[in-house]
Amino acid sequence: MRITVCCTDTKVPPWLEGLRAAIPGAEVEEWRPGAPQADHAVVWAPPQQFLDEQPRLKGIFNIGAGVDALVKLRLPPQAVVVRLDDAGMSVQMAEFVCHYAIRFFRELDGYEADTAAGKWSFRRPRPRADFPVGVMGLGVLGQRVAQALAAFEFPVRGWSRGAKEVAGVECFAGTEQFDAFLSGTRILVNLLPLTADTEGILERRTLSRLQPGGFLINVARGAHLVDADLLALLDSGHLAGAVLDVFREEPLPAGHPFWSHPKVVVTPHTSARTLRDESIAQIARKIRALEEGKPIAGVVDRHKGY
Ligand code: NDP
Ligand code: OXD
Repeated sequence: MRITVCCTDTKVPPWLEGLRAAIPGAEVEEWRPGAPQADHAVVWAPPQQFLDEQPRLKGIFNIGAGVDALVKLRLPPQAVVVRLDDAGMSVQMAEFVCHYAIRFFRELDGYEADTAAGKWSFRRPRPRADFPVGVMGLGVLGQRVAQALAAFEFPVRGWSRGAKEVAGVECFAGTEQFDAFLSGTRILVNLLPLTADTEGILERRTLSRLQPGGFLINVARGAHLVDADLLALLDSGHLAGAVLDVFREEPLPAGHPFWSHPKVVVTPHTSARTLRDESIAQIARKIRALEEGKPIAGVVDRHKGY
């Protein structure tokens, strides 16, 4: 079996070594233009040329959960496109989101500022019921995040495309329930995939529907957000703050207003990192299953785009 690896912005040699160790007997090489046809590909944001030169791939394995950079390309029609299915990402995402939600709710930034000023002072405890959290996207990551927040006894609501039942989470589905979901939400967490339907979904109308003093945690994709609309709502006071882990352009360009805005925390697309060993083990398992004609999780629906 031949496996080709084509991952931009990635240190490729450890992936080659890991895949060779996990699939003994497979020929695993980094793709170069003109390389021979492979059976399976392991990719991250590959160029179109790669796909054009590998028309008979059986499986294309994305080393991330989001496939937006992949599905916009012309893909070999017969190839099964597979994304990472958790592989250690959901617990990281839960840590990250809970950290910032709790930080906001407990006013920990304020306490840090007080400490820095040598000030010993208490803030009045705020009722948790006044901080309902809404999670957009109830997939692998969204459900884990929603349940982690529920464990801290926040009122948690979730929104997905199809109707869902998630223990401890009030579930909403579809465009017809979007406004009801938003209007009962104060802390909004975005964990949607980036598709034609969701691009720009975090815009003025959506963010205005959050409860006053709202807070945004965007950990999905930068193109979900209309930057200027967020800035306007922060400046008007309708929103109290935002944590942004993903951006339309990454790295976030120097001079972008998010860098210096007092109500914005910028993190460098790091809320849930691809863990190499877990990911290689998952991909190796799935390649074997695919070869044996067995079903696998994480197959991308090309029509839906995620
Ligand atoms: P999943 O595919 O498991 O879940 C996606 C969820 O979004 C599903 O619940 C789906 O609904 C819902 N959804 C999709 N389209 C719509 C829509 N139009 N309206 C309402 N709901 C919709 O993805 P993951 O949870 O694994 O990952 C989510 C995203 O997180 C990734 O696509 C990626 O962009 C981002 N990500 C970011 C990382 C970071 O470090 N910042 C790391 C990893 C991922 P339904 O269940 O009904 O289909
Ligand atoms: C992913 C990411 O999609 O890291 O996995 O953003």
